[in-house]
Amino acid sequence: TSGQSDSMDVQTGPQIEDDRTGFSIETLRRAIADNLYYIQGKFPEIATQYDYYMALAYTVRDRILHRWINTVKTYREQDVKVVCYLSAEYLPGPHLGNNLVNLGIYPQVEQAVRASGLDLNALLAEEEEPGLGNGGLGRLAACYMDSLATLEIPAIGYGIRYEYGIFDQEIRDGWQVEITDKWLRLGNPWEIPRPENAVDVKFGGYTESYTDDQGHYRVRWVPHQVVKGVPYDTPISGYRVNTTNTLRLWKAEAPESFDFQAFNLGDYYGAVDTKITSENLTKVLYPNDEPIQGKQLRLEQQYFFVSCSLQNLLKIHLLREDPLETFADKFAIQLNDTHPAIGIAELMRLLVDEYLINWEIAWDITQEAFAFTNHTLLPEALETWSLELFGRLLPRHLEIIYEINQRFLDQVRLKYLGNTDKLAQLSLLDERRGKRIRMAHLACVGSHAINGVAALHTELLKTGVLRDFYELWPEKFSNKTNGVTPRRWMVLINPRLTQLISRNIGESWIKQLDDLRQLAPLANDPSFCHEWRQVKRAVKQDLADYIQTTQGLTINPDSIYDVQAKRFHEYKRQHLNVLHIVTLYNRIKHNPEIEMTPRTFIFGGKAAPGYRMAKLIIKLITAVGDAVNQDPDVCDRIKIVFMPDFNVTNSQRIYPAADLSEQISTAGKEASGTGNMKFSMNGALTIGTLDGANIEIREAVGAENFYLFGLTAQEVADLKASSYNPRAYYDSNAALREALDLISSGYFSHGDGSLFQPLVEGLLHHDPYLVLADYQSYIDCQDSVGQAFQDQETWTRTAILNVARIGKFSSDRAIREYCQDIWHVDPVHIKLEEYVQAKA
Ligand code: F58
Repeated sequence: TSGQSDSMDVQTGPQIEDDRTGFSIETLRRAIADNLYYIQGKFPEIATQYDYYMALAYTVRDRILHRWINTVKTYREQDVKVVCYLSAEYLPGPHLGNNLVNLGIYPQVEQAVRASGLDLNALLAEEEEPGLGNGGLGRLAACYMDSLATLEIPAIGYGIRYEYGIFDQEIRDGWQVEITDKWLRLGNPWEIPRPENAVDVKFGGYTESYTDDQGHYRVRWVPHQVVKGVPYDTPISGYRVNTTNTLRLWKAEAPESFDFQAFNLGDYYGAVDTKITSENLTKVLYPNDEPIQGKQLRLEQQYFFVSCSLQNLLKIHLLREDPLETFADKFAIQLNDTHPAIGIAELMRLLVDEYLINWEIAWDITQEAFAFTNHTLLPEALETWSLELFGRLLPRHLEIIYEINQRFLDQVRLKYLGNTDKLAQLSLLDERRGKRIRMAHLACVGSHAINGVAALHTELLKTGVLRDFYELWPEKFSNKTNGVTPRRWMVLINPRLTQLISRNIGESWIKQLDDLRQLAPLANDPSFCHEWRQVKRAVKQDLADYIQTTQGLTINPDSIYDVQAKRFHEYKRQHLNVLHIVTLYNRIKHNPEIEMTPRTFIFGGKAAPGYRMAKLIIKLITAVGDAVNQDPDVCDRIKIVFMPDFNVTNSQRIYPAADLSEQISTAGKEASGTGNMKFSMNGALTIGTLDGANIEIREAVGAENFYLFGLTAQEVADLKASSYNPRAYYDSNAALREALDLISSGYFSHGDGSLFQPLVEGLLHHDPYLVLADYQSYIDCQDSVGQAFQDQETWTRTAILNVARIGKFSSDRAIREYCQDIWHVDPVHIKLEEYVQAKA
């Protein structure tokens, strides 16, 4: 069960017990059987587990549907202000279990499934997750959608319905291999297509000016191609509320009339070809976690979903018979990084060219509606588009951007008389490097609010990449430290811990995460600590069993589970973790009798398919694992596990079982991190640098309960400015030298000394992320972790205090801040009465 009381407490309105809405075990059992027959078209003798999963999913969807319909109806009737989250990525994870938690029907469904002769866990495992994102940015969007619904805030999430999401990762011969993610192959019970709400999106062609009836100068865009956007809607339920918001994802199709001209000319092949080209637009997610520079299809994807979404919003607005001037009173549009920033030019185009509003008014509406979140500090990660490509694809938007820029720079000129450097620095156009459009600048100019995702990150934005904008408009800037939803990241994935907590302090913490504070006194209660340890031990055993069955590897549940799970990137420094492992290994080889706290090193994460160094680091981990795991000298003091295909589903097994959370990025490089929060919520201690949200986690849980190491962001900047020499660390540190030499020697690569050369040479001669500079500090810190784990009582107490003080990192807190400071929206309570009357 999922750790909640058995009482069915979801409803705030009257209930009716029919086969599509009822919650009794018998009704649920009957509904599952009915859906198996009428939706899957199967009878029990031939039904697969997947058929039963579908039958159950539809049973749950039915119970969500009248809440969803009521929500949409209420928003429309009450003319409420709606949050529109624009994101090119969403990683919601499997929906079924989450919806059971939110509806409060986990226990009943478990029993109904059992009464049907089935096992709920087996059915949950059948769901194919929508991998419509790369990592933290997409998962953050999903956590925010959960909190918006739970806080009863009217919201729509807009994005792209990629036919192929992030690739599935397999490990072959120790290397990452990418497999296409055919997530829609067996159907998707959670989405409802809405072909009647399709919109057209234009591409290419040219613009021409004309004079309208009133003698006004106007511009029209004559496109070369039109693509149709079809929305697919997924309900996003809130926890124990009726509010059910919409995630609206757009699929590209050929327009209705695509074939006429070509058919008339007898060009059958060309006609079908157009259809294929159109559908290519939303075929596949770019699997890079750094920006995709210069790929036309990527810009097409961005413009496509943004144009569909804004057209949709204007349609909703006009349907409500609201005047266009009030658009920004009714919608708050959040840009999840710069990927949807073209929306600023698109809203201007729609208002000025299509709805014939004058420029100044349109600009006020646009600035008032949009707000921008930045997620990266890496300067090379800031998105730009070449003028040539941009103008070819979006000729009208290029003109609009020129106009925005000209008016903006006029303002700048007034403020900084004669300062041409300022103009060049702030301009939307980068005149060096062959003229490019700076999307972050467009986002800043067109938004009324700009935020970073952790305190340090926001400060570094203000003094670094966005300093000129901060100087110009300090009032636009604020920090919104990320958060994650405790519904998925505690209640759903860690029922044992959830029950232990709720038995002691009640259930209020699930919606008010700060209430976890009530656990603090229990950290001194021996019987509570004992139960806590039993829970952790059981969860660790679960992961050990899973690793045993999936990989045939035996791990020791009493060892430290030392986990680093996140995308592979040099700045995240998985290779620093490896240097620690090799250092421990060398200690054992020098002194086989050495006392050492047993550790299981667990890694998970994908590398961008074209990122050679990241892929080599994966190979290094698996290679070190192969050598260490089977070395009899090691005597199981060290084990290394690479968990393939780290995604939401697989991560849900990992976070609850961790003892130690590795958050070891170079200070100043990780904007926030969100895995760090998920680990802490599940009682892991953190070893980390003063980077991103680590800093705030450490402040919250107390410095004495956090393993800190490494240079600060300032020290990193200073060291890099003073010509950093990694080689000096190698020369002066014997253990470091030995670790690197062992890797270079071919010891982990069947004698092939060349395999890891790029990695080792890179560290010795460049080391842009200061791995060698932080090595000794990391090793010392890890030694104290090993020591501390020996004292299980103190360790457990520290873990409890971490959980007791983690409340701030709920996405509910983050969303409340966005609502108050940026969106200016209020909750809207959804009642079910209407539906009951309609059905009665
Ligand atoms: C991540 N960015 C940050 N980008 O790296 C992380 O620190 C932060 O916690 C998280 O955002 C949420 O704020 C990230 O995941 C991407 O994946 C983009 C995908 C598309 C291309 C550009 C990077």
